[in-house]
Amino acid sequence: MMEKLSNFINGAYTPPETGLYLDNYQPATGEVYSQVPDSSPADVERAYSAAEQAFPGWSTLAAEEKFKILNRIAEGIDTRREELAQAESRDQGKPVWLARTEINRAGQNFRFFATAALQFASESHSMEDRAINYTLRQPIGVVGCISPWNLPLYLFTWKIAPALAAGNCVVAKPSEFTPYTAALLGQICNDAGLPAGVLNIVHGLGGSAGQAIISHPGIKAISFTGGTATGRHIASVAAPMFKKMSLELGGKNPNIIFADADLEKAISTTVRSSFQNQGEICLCGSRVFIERPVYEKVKNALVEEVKKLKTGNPQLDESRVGAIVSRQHYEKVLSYIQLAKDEGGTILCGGEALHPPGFENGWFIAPTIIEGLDAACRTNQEEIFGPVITLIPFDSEESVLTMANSTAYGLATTLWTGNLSRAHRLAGKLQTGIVWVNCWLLRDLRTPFGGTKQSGVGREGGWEAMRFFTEPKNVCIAY
Ligand code: TXE
Repeated sequence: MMEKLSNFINGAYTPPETGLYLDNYQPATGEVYSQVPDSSPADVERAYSAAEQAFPGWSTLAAEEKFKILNRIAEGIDTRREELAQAESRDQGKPVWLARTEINRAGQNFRFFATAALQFASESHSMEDRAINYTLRQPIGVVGCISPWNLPLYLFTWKIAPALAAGNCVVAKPSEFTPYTAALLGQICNDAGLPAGVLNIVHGLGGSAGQAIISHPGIKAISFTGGTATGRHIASVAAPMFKKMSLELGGKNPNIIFADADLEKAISTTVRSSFQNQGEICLCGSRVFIERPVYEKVKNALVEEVKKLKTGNPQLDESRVGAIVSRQHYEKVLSYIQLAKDEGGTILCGGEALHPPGFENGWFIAPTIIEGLDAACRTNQEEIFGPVITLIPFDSEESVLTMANSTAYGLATTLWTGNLSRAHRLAGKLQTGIVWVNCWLLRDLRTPFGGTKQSGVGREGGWEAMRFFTEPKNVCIAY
């Protein structure tokens, strides 16, 4: 019998009201291995009622009690790390070694925001001898968290943990492509003593379960990570209802390598920042700009290193690249490789689907490097979100800045240079929410995280997330 996942509502695993399920695929084999609830608005309504009822208790629970419970959830994730990592890899296609690091981060998310529950504070504004203003930061109520399929439990917990730490109750929906670890989280929350109804997890499609969350009049804030088109749709539904929104969307991130950089480090990190998680990370660098004098050298080294990357069985430590999350995404990435060829690009390595022995029907694509394309062409403007990068030479700081800023996106830049002044100068002018200088994906959870332009609105992380998930109220007291 095929395993059927359940929604997690009011502290209990609950089948969808309609009894309908969706097939859940294992990307490495291309086969269905479990089923996930195809929830309807009725399931979201049940989740909402449970959250609404739990809110008075949770929002007034002492900070220290919230801290203890959230910290126990972190410990529960740590304790079940191997089981969660195996589940994540099977469900998403990523190598198990990578899934282990992401499950660690899911635990850290809860631990980090558990302490935020203890430490969060607000301002006061004194008006000399006339009055004092102080700001109350109150929980919003019931909030919606919707997450994507690329870093499933990592991004799910990145939203849920601050929402709970700030005193809200949550209706959350993981991606229908990667529901499995979210389904295990319910049990971990019960074991940690999270009161019933504080966190409710509803599975299903964006257009039905997701739509019911974003359009629910009682759900006052939406935290979403996913594609830009979906983000635009969510804004069109939630903005007229005056919901608070945090949208973390796509990217087309520049990775800029100057001739004066530590090239060895730039090259080895670029291999990671291009192909980690099959390139399915919103922070992956997809346009690699290389200063002309070192273009051939960097290009040759990159091609040599990338050809060595093993793509295949996600169980093996030696597999650096796993399977693409879904058939539809696999076809989308392959169609972009075809587009790059049609636009006149030269494939330096990869450029094709792979069928590793034992996984012939899985959705694997060889890590692909392309050159010879103009910065303005579609391949260099649209998000591919797969194991595909382009190399583009540049001649000056001004020209690379113009090209880097030339897309509709603005999430993250990686900058490689040994020149401190240049690093500061460019960091100020790059139109992205994040600039990494001589590093990539070095994350301090206190820093503001998010993008500009079509990469989204709002910031997550640290106090930014705590502010998002609270409503400020000014109280003015005259003396
Ligand atoms: O994600 P969707 P898709 C990019 C990437 C990818 C593209 C599309 O380029 O190719 O987005 O991916 C839920 N109301 N990123 O279509 O649809 C959905 O169920 C409410 C970048 O697979 O955005 C899922 O839980 N919810 C990205 C979540 O939105 C809705 C990560 C994300 O899915 C909904 C993933 C609706 N009407 C893809 N429609 C990143 N920024 O990291 C869908 N959803």
